[in-house]
Amino acid sequence: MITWATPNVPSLPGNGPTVMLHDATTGVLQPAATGPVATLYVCGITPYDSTHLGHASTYLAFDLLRRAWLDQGLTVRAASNVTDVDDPLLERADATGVDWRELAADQSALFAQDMAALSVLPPDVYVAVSECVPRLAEVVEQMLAAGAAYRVPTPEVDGPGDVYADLGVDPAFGSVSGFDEPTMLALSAQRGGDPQRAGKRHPLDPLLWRRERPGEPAWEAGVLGRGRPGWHIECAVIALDGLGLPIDVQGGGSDLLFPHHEMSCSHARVLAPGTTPARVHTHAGMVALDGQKMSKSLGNLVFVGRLREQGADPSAIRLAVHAHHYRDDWEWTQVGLDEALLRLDRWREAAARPTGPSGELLLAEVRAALSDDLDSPRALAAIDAWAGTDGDDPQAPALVTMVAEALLGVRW
Ligand code: 5CA
Ligand code: ZN
Repeated sequence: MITWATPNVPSLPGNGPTVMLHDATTGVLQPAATGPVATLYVCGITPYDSTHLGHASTYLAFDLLRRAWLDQGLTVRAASNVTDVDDPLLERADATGVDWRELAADQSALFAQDMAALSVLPPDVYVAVSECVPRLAEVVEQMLAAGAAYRVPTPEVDGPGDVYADLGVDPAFGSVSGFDEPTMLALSAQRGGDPQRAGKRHPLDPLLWRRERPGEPAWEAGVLGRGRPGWHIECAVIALDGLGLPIDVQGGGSDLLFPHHEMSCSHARVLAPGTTPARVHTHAGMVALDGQKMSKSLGNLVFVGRLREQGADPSAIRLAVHAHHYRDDWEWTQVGLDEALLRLDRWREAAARPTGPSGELLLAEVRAALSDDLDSPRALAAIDAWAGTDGDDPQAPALVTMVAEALLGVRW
């Protein structure tokens, strides 16, 4: 996939401390990376509608992590997928009479423009499902041969049936979320699973390969029969091939913890036995509008592109998002954006002064806040305090602009 331009990330004096992140599996702070190379997999979009503030907030959260890692002096490798072959996209294409490829290409291009405008660092590995179906089919075949997957008859289609993963072969299944079975069953039904599907060994077993149905895209796939891959396997394989396992951090919004990350980790454990696929799992909270999670299916959306057309400064959009801790659920409001703009104006005025309070101290405070589970509200409060106080450090205004650009993606 084509990504977008890399924003300027000024390099700051010295290095930041080790970034600690809240791990959803253990419930405690863990070092986000342990080696000189840090790897991050962030689940990408399903491109059937423009980027809304919920998506943006999730990608901005992991952008903070990448910036803090770079500041720590690490080499960062980041990967993302694009789910351009999946039911909601195909349904939207059908409903609007647009070819699914065209819909996916248009929306992916808009997403790239929004990410570039928000100064989000582009992934190093960026793969759409439509670009790797033969590889996904190969893996599904491998899982079938190893007895980690099985066929479920599809009376409406000739030839072999659909293929499901047998979660019974993975003793560690459930360890990512720690949820009990009733919770898993409820979430599976809500979030793309098919616990009611007849013929499965266990209601939670996820789809790996779906045989072609009339009107659906399909690829030739040898013994699997023409069809398309299920959802979770794409992220397991793109992370495995693109970054190698274990990755340091698996990220996405909190709606992906179960079933998506539980399932993709289970697939990765089957494909790379003996590994823990991700050292740390961390999730961004959900952004709501009018009291409900902003979601394409509900249609209660504020689009990044629309805000930009209306003249919103992308740096103010970033500050409206970073005013909330990334793991919290929060509500998008126009008031929040207005406040972010006022904050940005105060920062810009303060940075235009000939002198200010110590820039070195401010840098240390911002670094300390971000390394503590990406505490952006604390980082913003530190810059507010700097901007609201007089000082005699002539280097400070220039350093503070670099700090905000390097660590928070704010442009001046
Ligand atoms: N393609 C899959 C992941 S493999 C997917 O979930 N796509 S998505 O387009 O539905 O969502 C893209 C990212 O935005 C996911 O990480 C998801 O958790 C996050 N997201 C979706 N809605 C919200 C929201 N309201 N608030 C915060 N993050 C959200
Ligand atoms: Zn994913």
